[in-house]
Amino acid sequence: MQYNFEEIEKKWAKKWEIENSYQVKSNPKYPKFYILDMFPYPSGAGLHVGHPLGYIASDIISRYKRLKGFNVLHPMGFDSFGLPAEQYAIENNVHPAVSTQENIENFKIQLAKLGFSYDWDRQVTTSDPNFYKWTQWIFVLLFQHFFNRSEKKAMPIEVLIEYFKKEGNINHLAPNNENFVFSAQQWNSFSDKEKADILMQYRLMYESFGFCNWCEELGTVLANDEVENGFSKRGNYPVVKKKLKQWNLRITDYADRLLEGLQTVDFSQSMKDMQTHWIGKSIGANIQFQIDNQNDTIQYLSVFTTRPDTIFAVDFMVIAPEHELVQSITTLIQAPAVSEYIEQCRRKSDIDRMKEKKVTGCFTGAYCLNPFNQQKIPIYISEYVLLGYGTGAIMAVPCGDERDFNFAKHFNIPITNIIGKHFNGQTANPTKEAILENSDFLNGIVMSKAIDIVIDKLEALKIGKKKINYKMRDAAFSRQRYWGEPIPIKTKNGIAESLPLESLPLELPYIEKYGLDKVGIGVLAQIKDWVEQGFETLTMPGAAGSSWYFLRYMDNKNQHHLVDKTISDYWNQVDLYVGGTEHATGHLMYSRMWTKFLFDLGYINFDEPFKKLINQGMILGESFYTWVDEANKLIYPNHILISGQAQTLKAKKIPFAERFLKTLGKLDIDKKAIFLKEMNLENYKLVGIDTPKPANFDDHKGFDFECQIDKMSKSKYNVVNPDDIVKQYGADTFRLYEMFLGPIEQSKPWNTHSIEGVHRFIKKLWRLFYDDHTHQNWNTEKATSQELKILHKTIKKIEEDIEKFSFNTAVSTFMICVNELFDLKCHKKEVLEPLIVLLFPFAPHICEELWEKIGNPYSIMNTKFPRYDPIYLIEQSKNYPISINGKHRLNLDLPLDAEEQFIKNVVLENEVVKKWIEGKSINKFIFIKNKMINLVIQ
Ligand code: ANZ
Repeated sequence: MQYNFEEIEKKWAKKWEIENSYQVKSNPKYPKFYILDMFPYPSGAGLHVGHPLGYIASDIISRYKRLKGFNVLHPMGFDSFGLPAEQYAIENNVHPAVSTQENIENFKIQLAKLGFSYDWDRQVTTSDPNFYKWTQWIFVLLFQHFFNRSEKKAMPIEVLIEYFKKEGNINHLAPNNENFVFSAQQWNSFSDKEKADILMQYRLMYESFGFCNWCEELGTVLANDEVENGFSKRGNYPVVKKKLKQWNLRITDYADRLLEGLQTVDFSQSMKDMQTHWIGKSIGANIQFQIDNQNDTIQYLSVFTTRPDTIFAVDFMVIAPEHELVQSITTLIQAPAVSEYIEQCRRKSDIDRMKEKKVTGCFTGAYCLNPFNQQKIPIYISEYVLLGYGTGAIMAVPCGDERDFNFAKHFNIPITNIIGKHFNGQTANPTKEAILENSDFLNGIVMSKAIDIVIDKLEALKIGKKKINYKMRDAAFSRQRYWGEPIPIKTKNGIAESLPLESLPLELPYIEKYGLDKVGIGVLAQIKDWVEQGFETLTMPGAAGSSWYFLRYMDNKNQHHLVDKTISDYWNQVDLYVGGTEHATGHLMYSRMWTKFLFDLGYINFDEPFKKLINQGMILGESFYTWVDEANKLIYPNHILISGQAQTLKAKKIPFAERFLKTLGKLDIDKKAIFLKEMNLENYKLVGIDTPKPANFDDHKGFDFECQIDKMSKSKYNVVNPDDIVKQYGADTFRLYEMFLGPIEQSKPWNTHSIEGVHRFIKKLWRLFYDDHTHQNWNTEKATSQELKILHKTIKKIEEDIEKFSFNTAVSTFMICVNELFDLKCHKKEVLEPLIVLLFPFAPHICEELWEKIGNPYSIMNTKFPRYDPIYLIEQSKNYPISINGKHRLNLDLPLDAEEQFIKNVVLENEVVKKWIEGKSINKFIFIKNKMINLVIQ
């Protein structure tokens, strides 16, 4: 009977579906295990072999935990609102509602072929009104709450209003506007609109008008985590700053708790570092420097510094070119140079400005005074100081800060040394350990200690204050796009009001055809009726639904609650979350914050969503590149370029389909022309594949293509479709092979050739049970101790490997085990049956089939994971080294549990030993159990 994977896999997929084998209910009688994959957005391109890597790993854990007696929640759903889904719909000229549905169905068909144990009854789809009703519900709650800084938690905005009525805002300054103070009396006299505007400065979801990352090509603003180097991460389109109305998530209020929470979760150190860095907490002080000017009004320049201890080494000040003081302090003489410099900077993004290595800047002509010794300090403007961080102004300390040092050198500003021999005059030294010199009342004090001394003094003199800054910004939480959750807000007389919770969901109106919004007010603004009702015309970003979806799986049909409390108490945190690292600063931050918020309000009893996180690596594909110019035309239209030459021409690389390249020569002329036209390369000829190399190319090495290992992606024409692999080898081979490729957390190239080896292993396993010709191979004979040893060694190793997510070594262990059993010709049910239970999480179909074939009347899922018994691994004998007078002479296999006298008898009876001791007397017989034997003779 041959291994027919096609038949077996079809049979079990169907059976599991009919029998609802993966359905799970919360049941306090059993311990729970909640394991979750980051849900995909249903892309039109379908799955490639990179996608299932994490899904297979989590499926193995799910099945293993179930065999271990856990009640396992292992759901799957779709992140179906948002940019990618909508971009796909637009590109394919379909309505996103239609393409999303089609893509979801296609995904599910593909996933079903891989034998995942998802409870599909719990599917969530973020674009489904039954789901987004609750996304809107949380949005409303965020709008209705503020973060009480003294209690460090979210509270209803009414609590804040009560404070304002009684004491004004002196104990509750607005997070981004700390200079704005009002009394109770003032509050009570404010108009409704004024009150609403003030409260907006506190709400956890708030409206603002300010500079946003605007991406015209995508027709929307983007959050900071969606932008990289001035381009959108998705699509790589230019992003510019534009002043727009915007909804924002006040995630900065949770910055400290997001940092603290990292101590309680099991994430990789690099993930924790990424998040810590993104939050970017710095402790320092804001210091006011009086501007030295002739007129009567006293002006101050406020700086943020993490090093107030260096105050006596401030040799100049630098303010951002856009700083509000620039105009008023610049002297007449310096004015033309200053405006020219400002113009230069305007064209650069913040990131480009920070990356700039060249020193640039301009003196304003103005000075300010050191608050402690009244020394005059020149004020410059320079691009290396950003308006959006701290106060947009710095006190420059060239002996301690590298950028300040380079600036001082460039502008010939004398450098004050306050750290003695620690400063060598050649480079800045940021030490905190030096003893201060030239520093007035700080002389003789170690820098690290001086920080607080200076802060205390500044506070006493009322010219400075301790200050904590964060690099993280509030997240832009609205988009100008159509395909997102409508924002449940109505504006009446200029005042935004949330919709009543009972009225949700506010359904997305159906628009058959719509254009991208180029102005920044949102696609929904194109619907007259919507606008007339005062509804918000912006929609939520893709990150909204994914910020809380893990809670909905627990109780996805609940009409009255987001999730029933007893149910969320049972399933609790996600025990294991599996997904890519690219979500470090977006999704993972938002979902951690939303969880903390819902915890503050008492809806759930845990404030970190994910107990443990595993980031699977990527499966990489081989992509081929050639070189084109700015207009996407090949530079030498008739030939493929050598990279070296192209680089010097500042060409860019474009990806090519390997498949096409390999088969292009075989394609008929029309198809070839279509392909090349699609690639905008009508004049293109494939050198070396279908044409002989031109003579003038001979002096160039390797001119065909550049081959590069890349992320698998449709845009790089390097995807391998799992459907093809499953068709050829079956899902079980595919699953084992993906795990066999290497450690789960590493990225690794896909290599279809070596899948054969894994397939051979599966067939060999089958042959332990069934012969190709004579049917049954397995028998019910009693296993020998050697066979049981192989089995138990395998049980131990597989259990250890699964527990530490080392799936590749587990697959090797299975291979070794099957080989060893083969060598022993062991076909015994007593050994084979536990073996297939071990393998079941990895290769479920074949194991379920064999389990049935050897006579089990119920599913393998309902059995228990085999128990490792150490007794089988205990060695029965020891190969003792035997020495005579300290010299090693021979080795002997002796029983481990034997008495010394028995050992002595056997050793002295041995022919070799006898020869050595012939005619001599034995002075001593030294026996160290399980180690060695030595005879001392004379
Ligand atoms: C004096 C000083 C002396 C500084 C010294 C550093 C070293 P982090 O840790 O990143 O918060 N800074 C402040 N605001 C800035 C802005 N808007 N643009 C560019 N740089 C800015 O860094 C805080 C330090 O970065 C501050 O401390 C300030 O320089 C600079 F030996 O002040 B320091």
